[in-house]
Amino acid sequence: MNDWWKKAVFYQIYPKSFNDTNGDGVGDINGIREKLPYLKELGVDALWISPIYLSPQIDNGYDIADYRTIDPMFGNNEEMYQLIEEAHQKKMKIVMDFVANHTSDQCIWFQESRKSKENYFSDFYIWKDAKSDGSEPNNWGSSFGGSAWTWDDSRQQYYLHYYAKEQPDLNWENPNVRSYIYDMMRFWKSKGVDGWRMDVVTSISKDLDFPDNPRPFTTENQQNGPRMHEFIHEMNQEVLKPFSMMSVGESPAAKSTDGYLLVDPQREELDMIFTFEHMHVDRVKGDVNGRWALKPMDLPALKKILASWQKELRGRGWNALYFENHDRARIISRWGNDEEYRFECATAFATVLHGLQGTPFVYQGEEIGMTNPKFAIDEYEDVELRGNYEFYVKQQQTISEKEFLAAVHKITRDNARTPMQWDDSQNAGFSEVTPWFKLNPNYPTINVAADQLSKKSVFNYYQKLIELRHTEELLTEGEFELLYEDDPTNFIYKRTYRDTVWYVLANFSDQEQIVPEELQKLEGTFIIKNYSDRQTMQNSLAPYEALIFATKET
Ligand code: TEU
Ligand code: CA
Repeated sequence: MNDWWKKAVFYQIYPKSFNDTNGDGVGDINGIREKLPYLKELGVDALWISPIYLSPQIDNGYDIADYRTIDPMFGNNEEMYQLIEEAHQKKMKIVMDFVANHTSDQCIWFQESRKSKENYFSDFYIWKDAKSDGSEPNNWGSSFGGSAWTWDDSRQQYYLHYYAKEQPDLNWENPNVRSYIYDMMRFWKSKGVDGWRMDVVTSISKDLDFPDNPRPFTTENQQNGPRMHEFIHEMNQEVLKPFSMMSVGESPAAKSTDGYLLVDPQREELDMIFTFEHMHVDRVKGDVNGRWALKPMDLPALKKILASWQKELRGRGWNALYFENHDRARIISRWGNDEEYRFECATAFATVLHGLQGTPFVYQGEEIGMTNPKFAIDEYEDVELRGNYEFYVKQQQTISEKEFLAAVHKITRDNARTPMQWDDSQNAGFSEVTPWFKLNPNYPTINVAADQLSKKSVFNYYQKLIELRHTEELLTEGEFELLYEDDPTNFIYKRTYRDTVWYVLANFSDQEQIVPEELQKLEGTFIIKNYSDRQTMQNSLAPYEALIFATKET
């Protein structure tokens, strides 16, 4: 097997917000093509492109109406094939988004399915009769607020949707559904696509007993269903393995102790998974307000979770490493300092992530230290935010508007979806017209052009880290050991390969912190550092200071 992705750094593009070339305010495929040289300069090896298929855009393309057609909003199929070819010429791989837990309700399969109980597509989705009192088949919730069931008048049944009601869940029990999906994957393979990021792939198998959840409208019982491994293995045998396509599956419920079941090469399921555990260290668990119940982030918890994944997958799987994506806020705004120490903080997070064993994923704008905007509630676009606002603030009234907005400013998905900030011209160089979603008003100072001219360039720092991933065997192969795990501010670990030891140190506070005494005595060289004037290990760590120091094993 060709494990090219182990030495690779991926870059995620959220096409709507990346680069608009035809002046309609929406990013497009030609906009990605135009920026290939930029991405090449950054040094990334593969691009994961969020969905660009035909879609009514209820969930920004995660609601697909036709898997084989590019949405005219983004361009056309020819342009996509061209993009794949041009990326390949530049030695970059293309990974598409595979959204096959659900489709759009506009997908022809669903349009047919809802017509009757006895047609070819009837069982493509999950339909159930109402309870005798007319209510939903069970109390499951949708991630976007309210019930996971919606009544369909024409069919006189409820259908299941883990997300918006316009995103009906597919019925993977039906072999025809699976073979349609595999065919679609082969179609894109024939166009040159190198792999897949798999949207909530761990939700494809449903618990067919449909047991009620302990609390209504929650989303337990929606992950890791009874046939999940079987379906994923089948997909591996049908498509991934024979066509050597890379796969990284989204796995919200995986724990470090069971994650290997999806990525152990011998099991022939997936290459990597995106896990969520480390992203929940600022969440109050089990709270009535779900993801909106926040607490200050717990650094020791973050370190221990990342460390346990390093340990558990070592030798039997491979980690996907990330802090940001289109569902996550800007990390420096969420867990750090996006003002006084914006450069230091952005590079500190980058250092600890890229120093780990696994494959790093950089999300557009992360490489220039973009930040969360603080919009008013009605300025956001996201269906998740709107649905949850309706549910928690308006209906349940378990959280006040003020508290909800404070959480939104920290974690809502739209934080990462503001248009890419290319320069300080009108509309940030993203578009000639007003973009589909508000720009972060800080674009005149935070943008690619300004960053590249700055002495403190986040981009240049990423460039160096990415180069290290390519050249240093230690980063791919070296053993990992977490040090000082309960230290509340410093994230310090060690990577060892043959006789070389690298110490990765980062201070996640805006105060000076002591470098532990035994590390002060080390002799060696700096591999990378975000305070250029640092010369020895003897100083304390400045606010958000990060560095990698290489020594020989003694
Ligand atoms: O996200 C799946 C997922 O688990 C989300 O519910 C996530 O926990 C939440 O959005 C965090 O706030 C995937 C896609 O990445 C997301 O963009 C889609 O909306 C969702 O699936 C449905 O396709
Ligand atoms: Ca456009």
